[in-house]
Amino acid sequence: MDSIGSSGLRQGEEALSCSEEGLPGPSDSSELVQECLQQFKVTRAQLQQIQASLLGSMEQALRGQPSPAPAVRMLPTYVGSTPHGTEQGDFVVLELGATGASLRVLWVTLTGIEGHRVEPRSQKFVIPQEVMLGAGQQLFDFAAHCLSEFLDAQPVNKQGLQLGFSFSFPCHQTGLDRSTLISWTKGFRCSGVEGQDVVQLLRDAIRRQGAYSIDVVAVVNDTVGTMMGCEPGVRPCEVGLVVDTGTNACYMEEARHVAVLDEDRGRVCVSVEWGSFSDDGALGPVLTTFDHTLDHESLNPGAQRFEKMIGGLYLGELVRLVLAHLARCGVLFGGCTSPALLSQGSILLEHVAEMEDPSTGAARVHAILQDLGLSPGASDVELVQHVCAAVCTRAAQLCAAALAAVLSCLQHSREQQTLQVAVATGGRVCERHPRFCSVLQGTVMLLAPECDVSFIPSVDGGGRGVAMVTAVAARLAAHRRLLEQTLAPFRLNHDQLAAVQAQMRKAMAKGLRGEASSLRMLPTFVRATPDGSERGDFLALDLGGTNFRVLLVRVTTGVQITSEIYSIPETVAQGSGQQLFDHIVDCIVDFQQKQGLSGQSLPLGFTFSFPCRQLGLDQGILLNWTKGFKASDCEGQDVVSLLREAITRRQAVELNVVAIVNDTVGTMMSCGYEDPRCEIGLIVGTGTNACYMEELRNVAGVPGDSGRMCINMEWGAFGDDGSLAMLSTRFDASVDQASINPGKQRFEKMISGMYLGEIVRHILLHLTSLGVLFRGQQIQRLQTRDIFKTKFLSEIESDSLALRQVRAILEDLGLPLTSDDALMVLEVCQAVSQRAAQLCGAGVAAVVEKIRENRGLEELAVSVGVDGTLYKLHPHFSSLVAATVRELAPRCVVTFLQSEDGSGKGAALVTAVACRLAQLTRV
Ligand code: 0WK
Ligand code: BGC
Ligand code: BGC
Repeated sequence: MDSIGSSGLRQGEEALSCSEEGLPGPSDSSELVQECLQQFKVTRAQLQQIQASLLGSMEQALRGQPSPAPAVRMLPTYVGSTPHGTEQGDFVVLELGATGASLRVLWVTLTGIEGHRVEPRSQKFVIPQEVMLGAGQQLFDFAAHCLSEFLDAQPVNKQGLQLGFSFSFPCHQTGLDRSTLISWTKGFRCSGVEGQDVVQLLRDAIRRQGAYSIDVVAVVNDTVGTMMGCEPGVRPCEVGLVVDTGTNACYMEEARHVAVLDEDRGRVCVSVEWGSFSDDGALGPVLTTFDHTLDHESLNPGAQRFEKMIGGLYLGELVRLVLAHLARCGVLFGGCTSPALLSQGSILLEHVAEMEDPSTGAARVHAILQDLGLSPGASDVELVQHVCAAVCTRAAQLCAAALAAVLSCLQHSREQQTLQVAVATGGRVCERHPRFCSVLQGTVMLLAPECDVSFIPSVDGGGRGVAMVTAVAARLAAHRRLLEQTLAPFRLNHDQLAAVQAQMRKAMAKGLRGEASSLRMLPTFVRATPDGSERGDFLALDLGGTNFRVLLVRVTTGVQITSEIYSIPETVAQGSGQQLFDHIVDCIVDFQQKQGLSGQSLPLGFTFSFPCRQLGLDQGILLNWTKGFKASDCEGQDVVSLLREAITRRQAVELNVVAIVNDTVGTMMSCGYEDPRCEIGLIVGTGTNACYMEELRNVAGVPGDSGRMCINMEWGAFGDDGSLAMLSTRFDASVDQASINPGKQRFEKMISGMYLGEIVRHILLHLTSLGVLFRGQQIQRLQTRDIFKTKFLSEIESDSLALRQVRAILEDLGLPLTSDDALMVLEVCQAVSQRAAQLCGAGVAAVVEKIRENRGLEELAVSVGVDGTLYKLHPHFSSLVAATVRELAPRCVVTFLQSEDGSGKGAALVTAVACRLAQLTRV
């Protein structure tokens, strides 16, 4: 028996008690009866006011307006679409709370074939009162026990069962399988559950039970199960209505209208939780003394006032209170009452439904009242039926006003003049009460005439609907597992990063000793960082990054820079060397003309961001191209000579090429000009690399043991000897194989801007082939190389970007995606960029530790000059690099200085130092 209050005496145990004073006269009694039944009459105006007030509260709650606290909760349910009908599989469904003091377990088979239904198998279990009011753990253990009892009887495999949990109480959902109970309603009041994740409580209980391994993949409100279970007819059901012990509705709202969700497309199912609607202005006038009495004696006084006027748990009690009142007034049962009539909960929903039955009602009234220890007269029977009708009609009308509010809300959010919608209805009041649905439908048509509503009774109380949601959740969970499996190799732990650091240290030592190593550790002939005494005007070239720049650098007490960006077309970067250097000289000449420098032969510093074995400050043999460059006849050549030959080919141009520097060196020098502790240069842009000031004694092949020299590590090639194979993924291999230098620059291809977008693209293709993304449809655009620019990672991962903006970026790319897809693409980008930043951090940690040990210091404070689009523009890259360095080199205090003027300034400063030193040797 569903209890509404703390006491629940059984009926007919003690004798009748009849009122002593005389019975009222016939006119008084009918007046008394009218006055009593009149209370349950609700006018159209009152219904419209309730509809309007509820609509106001709904829209206020959707906007997330905190105060005044909205009367209804409007809880998003993470169900984003009505069933596709493709859902398939076997699912266990546990229903708790929909039908009061009972729970139901179902075995539902979804065939995924339209119209082909397999009848679910189910079993109902009565929940003992003490369990409904006891400790939460007891309730969930009871549920787990019922589950295994049910499964014991089913010829099913005991492993890998997937369960959908229909939990019919107000909950804050944070995922399809995460839901926190806000407050109990109806006859439940278990301790230790409110504020808890009910899915976790069920999982713990199932684990304690230990009989089955069941994966709870989804939790849904019973209204959602009802809506999702509705047979797809002319139009899918987009509203779910339940009137059972309690009442509530859900509907498909435009996601952009639900403020708490960061969504702007698609729809999401919202559970209205209208049971808590209590707007004194609208409800006050229709609340009767009986409603107040019922609420006062209920388990949750003051709460769920609207539900207590509609829900099946309360209808019987309202009838009982009215009958007891009329009996005490002497207009019913001859003024006699019985202990059973006076005991709370003695008249149930079933009784009311039976007593109202147009054909058998009168006989049932007799039987039921006799069971309550009363001996009704004929007029009593009729009056009792009037009371039932009054209570239930009001309930149906109020429910209709609420439903009309939901329909109006739908109409508003769809900006439609007229609305065609199907409403799935469920619950014993709807199913069993003879007139409830007809009054409901009639009143809805009255209150929402512009809505063409079809009512679809739920066939199995929502069990199938819960299984549908579970199927979707299972699919999403499976997708999430596949996503995690795919991204797991990108999640590097401390030991793996420390191993990279150690590997790099080994390779650095070998490279410095001139032994075979993937780190060439190239001497740059830069022996000191600027000391501020440099002076003069210098030309600088900056080739190898995103842009080719020609700069005029004026060094006085400060540095003034004038520069021009020129493009290097792919045809030139991958054409002949002569063509490339002629193009460079063309740009210089153009720059000189624009700056009025024509004919002047300023000392020139050449930032050439490719691996060069330098034989001197102005001699650099290109070892191999990287980063999309492949100009012929350059590798193995001294690029300064190639430049000078191009200058010569272009008569009438005089240029004094003084120095060739790597962009890492230029960046170190440029930042060193401001901060003398800057002894490391780091580039994370199109490519990646680092240089640092090494003790000359450690540099084989360069004479001298004292002092330092800047070493260009060319760490982009780290791992080309296979030492990074343990970290390389299939996606890295795909990117490498498709590159113009397969097998080369493996470290760079895991870190730098030229490749991260491609790694992401390959992962997205893989996830699409697994059916995880884009519903498994291979998207033509995604097959296109370099279509997913690395700058998208920086944009997509920006914290200020809502998921909807992520989706907008991807849609501009021609990727039709759902919000789940957008979320997954975001996670792929995060995993790829995080690995890149951590690997870069491990590299820097190796360098700073090398310097610290070189100098035998306990602690080292050093600065790193950094440049490169990826490092500068990515929202988290720099902080992840710094965090990894702190973790792997805790004895080094490392300051990262973002270079403002690029390495062109550094090249000019190197040139200035060279000129100053040359000056000194000349005097
Ligand atoms: C700007 C420097 C240039 C370097 C570039 C790297 O001035 O020398 O090559 O940064 O970043 P990217 O342009 O490749 O993103
Ligand atoms: C609960 C709702 C539920 C409704 C119908 C109400 O008491 O708060 O979550 O949908 O009953 O079962
Ligand atoms: C080149 C380095 C350069 C780095 C950053 C790499 O591809 O080999 O010389 O420093 O890119 O631009």
